[in-house]
Amino acid sequence: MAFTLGIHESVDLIFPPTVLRDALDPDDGADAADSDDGSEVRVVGSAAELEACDALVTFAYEDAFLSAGLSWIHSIQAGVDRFPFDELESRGIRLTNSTGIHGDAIGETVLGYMIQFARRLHRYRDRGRDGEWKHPEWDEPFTLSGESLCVVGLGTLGRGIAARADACGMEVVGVRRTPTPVDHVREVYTPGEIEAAVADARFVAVATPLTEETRGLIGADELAAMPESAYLLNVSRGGVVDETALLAELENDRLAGAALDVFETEPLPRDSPFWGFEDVIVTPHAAAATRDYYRRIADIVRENRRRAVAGESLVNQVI
Ligand code: NDP
Ligand code: 7N6
Repeated sequence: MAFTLGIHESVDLIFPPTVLRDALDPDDGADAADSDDGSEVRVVGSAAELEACDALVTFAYEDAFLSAGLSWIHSIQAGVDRFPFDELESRGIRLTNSTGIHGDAIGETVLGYMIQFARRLHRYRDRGRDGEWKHPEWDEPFTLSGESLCVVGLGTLGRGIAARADACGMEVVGVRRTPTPVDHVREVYTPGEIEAAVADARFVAVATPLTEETRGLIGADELAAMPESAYLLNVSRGGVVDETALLAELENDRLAGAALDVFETEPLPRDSPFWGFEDVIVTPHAAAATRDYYRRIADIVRENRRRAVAGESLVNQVI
């Protein structure tokens, strides 16, 4: 069966669309046997180009996707909070996401945040810009070994973080909906127990999806339950952490600092107060970025294209 897969131009924010197109080209490699049936992969943008596709791989969501006659949309992100689930469902459009591919990259980024704060590397980098040679206070630097981490959300991201923290000798606890054991995590709490879970934490890493249940999950009460020596690390979505409450904690020195990859408004506005703290690290929603990103997307999409053509159920299906 001829199958036209569109790659939406919006993926360009993460990798060039043509790189993914070439990786998925049915005339190449594993799919070569299907290449004489007219199947194709195209980079698309306009409404007319969308309408010529059976399925679409995309970063952005646009309302035009709903009326284009697509049977399946793949999000190159794990987070699909921007997609209108009800409208997709009512039109019979299946939605798949990219969970399962980010554990290594996010695990390394979060480990990097923790090492920067513990070893004060961010401070030396900042001061070095002015040629300032200055030792830290004697009691500022610490090592990760023996420190505690609470990981809120123990899926692909959370497990990638927990494994690396455990390897550094940290005490790891975590929070998920299902309180069954997770490798590298000493104790698993439920969402109703977050305040107890963070009470002894030096670091709290937030790694849940943004849903109706998780919006504001880390609010004033949860932040107040953290020790004053704690750092908040958010790699989930801006809406999971109450930004107003977090700012108040930072301004009042009720937290040691934060590393933030995601925000309610992205790009983070130039006048955001989050830019101004010495112990806040801002990364531009790039904690998962790697030059191999497109390969992992291609693996999921290739398998689902095969399934779609064969009339089978899709992997990573959300709707
Ligand atoms: P997974 O589905 O693998 O894991 C989600 C985890 O969150 C699960 O452990 C789940 O619990 C837990 N969870 C869900 N709801 C709650 C809740 N109410 N309270 C506590 N825990 C909850 O997703 P991923 O790890 O792949 O991705 C998670 C999110 O991270 C994405 O949806 C996306 O928004 C964001 N993300 C950000 C990236 C970045 O670049 N910064 C990169 C990739 C993802 P249970 O195990 O019980 O189901
Ligand atoms: C790509 C970010 C996700 O939800 O936001 C992330 O998967 C992807 C660098």
